[in-house]
Amino acid sequence: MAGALIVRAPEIENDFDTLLATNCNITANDEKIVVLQTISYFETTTAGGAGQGVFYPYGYYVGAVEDNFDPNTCNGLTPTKAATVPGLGVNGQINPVIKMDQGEIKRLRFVNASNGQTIVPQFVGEGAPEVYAIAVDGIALLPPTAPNVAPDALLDPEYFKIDYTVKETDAEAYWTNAELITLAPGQRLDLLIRAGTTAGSFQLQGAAKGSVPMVVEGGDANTAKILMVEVTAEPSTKNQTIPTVSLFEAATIQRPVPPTVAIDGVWPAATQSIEFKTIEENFTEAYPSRPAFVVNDQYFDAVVGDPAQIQLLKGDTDVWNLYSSNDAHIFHIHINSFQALGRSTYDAGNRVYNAPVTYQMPIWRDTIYIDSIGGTDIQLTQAAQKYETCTPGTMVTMASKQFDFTGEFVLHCHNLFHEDNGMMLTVSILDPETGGTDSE
Ligand SMILES: [Cu+2]
Repeated sequence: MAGALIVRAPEIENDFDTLLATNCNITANDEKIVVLQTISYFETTTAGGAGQGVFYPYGYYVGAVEDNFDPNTCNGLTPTKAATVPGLGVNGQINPVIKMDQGEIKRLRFVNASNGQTIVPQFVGEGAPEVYAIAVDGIALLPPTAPNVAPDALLDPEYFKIDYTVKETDAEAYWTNAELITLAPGQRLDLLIRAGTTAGSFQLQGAAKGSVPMVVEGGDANTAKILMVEVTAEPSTKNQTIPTVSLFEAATIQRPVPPTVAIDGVWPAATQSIEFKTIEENFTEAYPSRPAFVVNDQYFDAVVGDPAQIQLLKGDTDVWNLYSSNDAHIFHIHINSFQALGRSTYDAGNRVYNAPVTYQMPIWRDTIYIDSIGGTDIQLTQAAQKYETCTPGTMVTMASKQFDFTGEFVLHCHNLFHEDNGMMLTVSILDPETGGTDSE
């Protein structure tokens, strides 16, 4: 079973969906919800059971199936490593087909509900549909920060066409495209796809790591097939258009309250720092006696009544640095969305982060991917924690404003296996005048 809840503005408001329908003839009939789920069925090698499918809930952990399997969770069968890249279910189907007429536009509303699978959707083949990002994590994109106003340029260009060819040397464009098109667990992504003028079948699938812009550096990018678009020989009669920048400037689109952080000139100092870390020693036990995944060296404190592990104040704007000391993680925080300000690549030679790269537009999210590169196992004393030392991947700097809510909630890794094994912290937002919450 899979599904999605879509929360919209009240009908009297011209929300983003209304604007798309009115201005671009892209209506609810042109939408496809695409819920990605992990398929935890693996082939087995056990004698007598070879070739059978077996449900293996930990199997999504790519490359670790045989190393870590537990017969009790596999009906006594051994899953084979040959199938360690799990397929992805799409609304409960494998690689479903969507038909489109030539020039037709459809809106794909992705929800990555998988376990630990990060995927970068890309069409294969000449004449494949064009891809535009229009919203991430349920928030419509904002207009570009510094639009191209050259006299010969289009003043109101189509927005935002994913450029799969941009290279890292064009840093701002690269990391903007990478941030928008990477679909990590927990993330949502709204794409418009416009069929070309060639009839045929075009495969949408996960791009291989490093082949196109993506924020995945040390982690894995799932290359499973997502869906097939069959373009007919007929031209579309729907008279649809791709939205232009001016539509994204519409005041009626509801977005989170912007933080007051000036990022021109002086980069803001972080008030919060979040380090994700996997402790290998604990992980290799079939049932870890201690949580294997930590945030700022802390495990989730589930004791009701304990003070929150991170405390924020209502009205404050916080600037957060997010990074991974090893493994791939997805930072997710409840209540207030945040504005991703930029990413800093790591200079391994000098052991410093390079100057941050900002994006081409303010990117609002509630979920963001970070990872680290490579690693060597280091065994310290038996009592000490063992973990891989890695080269950090890019560090995310983001800002959040603690707008009006007071009370307690959580931040966590959106890799569910990490989250369920400790990678979660309690967070409170307190009223600065009373030191408590509004309900107390
Ligand atoms: Cu994680």
